[in-house]
Amino acid sequence: MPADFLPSRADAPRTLWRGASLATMAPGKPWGWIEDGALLTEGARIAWVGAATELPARLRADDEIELPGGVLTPGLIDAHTHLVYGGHRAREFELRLQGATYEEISRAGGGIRSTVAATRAATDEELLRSALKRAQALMSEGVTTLEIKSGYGLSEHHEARCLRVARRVGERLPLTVRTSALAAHALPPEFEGRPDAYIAAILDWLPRWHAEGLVDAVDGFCENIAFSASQMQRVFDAARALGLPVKLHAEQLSDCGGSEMAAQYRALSCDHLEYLSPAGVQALAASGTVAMLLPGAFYFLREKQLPPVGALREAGVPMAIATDHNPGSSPTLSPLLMLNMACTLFRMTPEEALAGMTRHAAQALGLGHSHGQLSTGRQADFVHWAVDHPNELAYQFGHKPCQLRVHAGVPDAADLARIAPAPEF
Ligand code: DI6
Ligand code: FE
Repeated sequence: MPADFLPSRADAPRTLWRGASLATMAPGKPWGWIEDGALLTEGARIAWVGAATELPARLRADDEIELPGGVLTPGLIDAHTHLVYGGHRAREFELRLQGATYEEISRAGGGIRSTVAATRAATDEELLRSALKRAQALMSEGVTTLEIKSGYGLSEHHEARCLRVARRVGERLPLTVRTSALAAHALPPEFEGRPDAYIAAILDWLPRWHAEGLVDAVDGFCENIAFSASQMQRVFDAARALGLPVKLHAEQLSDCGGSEMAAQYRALSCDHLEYLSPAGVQALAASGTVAMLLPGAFYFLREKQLPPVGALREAGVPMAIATDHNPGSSPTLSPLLMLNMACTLFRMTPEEALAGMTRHAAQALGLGHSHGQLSTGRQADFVHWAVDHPNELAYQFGHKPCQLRVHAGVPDAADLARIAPAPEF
């Protein structure tokens, strides 16, 4: 049992949820399964979870909600997104279909850089409006925690603007938002031919973003078309000096040794990993780093090289799954489709896929102690699904099984009215 994340508060309202089975995703038995379960929330925290037949007789609740069967799981955690940006890249999609590669488009100044131009040209309000819309689409499929990266501003001013928009998304919506500063995503035009000078600029900006409370983690794109492992190391040293955790886009298009370097910094996660070497697998296992697999980008870029799922599994590396929502390589807003693709494309099991968007995704955000499982003391983030078994979540695609989303103990009002209408008098 983890230590309680949220302490018990005698005055917090207590709601008892019953009538559904629970996939708690707590380690131990498959799915952390509890047939015909009950869950008590006390304010924002979970106060009790178990089988309905084992509910303590003295248990007091202010409110009781009877669910019409179905399954409760932890709220989905989309732990890798680039949600804040201007414009789109549908034209680039057409060019790729005609034969141009992602790398060729990037080297010709398109790709990420074209989104940087559109993002810089957009107002704060435009960026916020589009990011809110995208976040709401993710929420409609059960997302309760969302990581949002910067990375399309690439200057002190524009990166900070994107991080502020990300914070605002978390203030406006019933959603937990974690930010990652991804200034080391691509070389901005002002620094053409001077990547080391750009890295030096990031080292200068980072403490000010941190002082403004804009940064929960520091990320980078370690790749031939982006930054080298030694350049990323300078950024990670700066993050470490500020006490910030790191993560890395690594081995997506080639093996640049990024994962082995990031493991030395005890990175929260390494992400993509199609070209991860056996030594890289061992490095992640030794450092407790989460392998964040992104089937949307693999699919959309029509990659052939699969991430080494079998080796990661064997080495006991926790595997997470995310949408990687971004306009260039993964323009999806469907976390459920990613569960399906994790199974069909990467041969993960449906249970591994769901753990990848709950328990292991929480770990990838440094929230492993407080989120991602239904257990006492954790934040009361959960979803009610119209399914008989959680394996249906990865099996179906294009369905809308999310019936009700609860964030920090508070159900989405419209969902609740539909699923458990108040009795008429
Ligand atoms: N890898 C990716 O797949 C995204 N960023 C990254 O480092 C793509 C971002 C884009 O193409 O706009
Ligand atoms: Fe990404």
